[in-house]
Amino acid sequence: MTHSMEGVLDTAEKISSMEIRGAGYIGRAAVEALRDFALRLDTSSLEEFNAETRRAAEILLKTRPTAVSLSNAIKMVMRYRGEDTESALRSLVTNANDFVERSLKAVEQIGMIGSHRIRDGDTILTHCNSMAALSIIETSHRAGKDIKVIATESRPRYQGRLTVKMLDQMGIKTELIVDSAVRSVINEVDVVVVGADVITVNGSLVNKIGTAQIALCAHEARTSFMVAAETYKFSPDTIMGELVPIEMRSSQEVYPDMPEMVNVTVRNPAFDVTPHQYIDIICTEAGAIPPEMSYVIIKEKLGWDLEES
Ligand code: RUB
Repeated sequence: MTHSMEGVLDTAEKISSMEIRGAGYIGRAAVEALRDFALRLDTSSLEEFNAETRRAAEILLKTRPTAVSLSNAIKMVMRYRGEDTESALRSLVTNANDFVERSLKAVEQIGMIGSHRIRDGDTILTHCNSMAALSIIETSHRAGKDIKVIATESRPRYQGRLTVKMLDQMGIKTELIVDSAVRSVINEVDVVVVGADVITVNGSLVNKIGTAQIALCAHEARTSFMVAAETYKFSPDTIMGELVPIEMRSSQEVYPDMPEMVNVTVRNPAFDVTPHQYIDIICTEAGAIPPEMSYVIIKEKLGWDLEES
């Protein structure tokens, strides 16, 4: 091939290895890599331009299977139109820049909308490391509410350590707990706030492994469970009845120096499914919705139609 895929392959590797992680970051990084690749393409053939950008898009799409932000973001960019390479490139770059801009703005809007549900004196429990969830927490803190956060470690990759570092920098009182301590602290928690990798058409949530257990625990304790999700985290494919693929990661992440054993294997699913019955509200940039309204978001905000699926 004449064109260098170096930048695309580099970003793809960073997403696979989780150097770039979190559904929002993944979507933006993929879109930027695709845009930069298109900008470097040196061709006057529209056919070649289309084929090359499609090839790059496919490489990026294969990096992590669960986060729908990746495929939604790439689909939005690949909806470019043009009669020649110049206009096609212009359209692709505009789509990419629009996505990044709207995605960053969405995180801010979710923070503002979600913060209305946080009261002065609340204790919030969060899991993993979600920019959208943290935006709600930070906006509440900035509004002068006296809040405390309990953050889980989020084994095996310990994204909770990133979360507590960020909360510390925001000046928010935070307590770190092991994942299995959730039941022990849930009665002190007023609201659980988590991010999303996918929201399905029936309003169920796919997020970091352990989220479903926390939701079950919150449900039993009558503690509110709030999800922070940009509209591009909603999955159009689920309207077609498709199930969300759950990424299985290496056993090394769970047990790095595992001694040799004959009868033991390690299972390491990266995400789990929280049924919509356990979710009180989903905060999107288009408003705070009950999970049952997810279909409307997919239809109206993602411009989904049958032909595209
Ligand atoms: C990250 C994770 C986050 C969501 C939302 O998983 O489950 O809760 O991606 O994050 P991983 P954000 O670390 O495996 O990517 O709100 O930042 O998009």
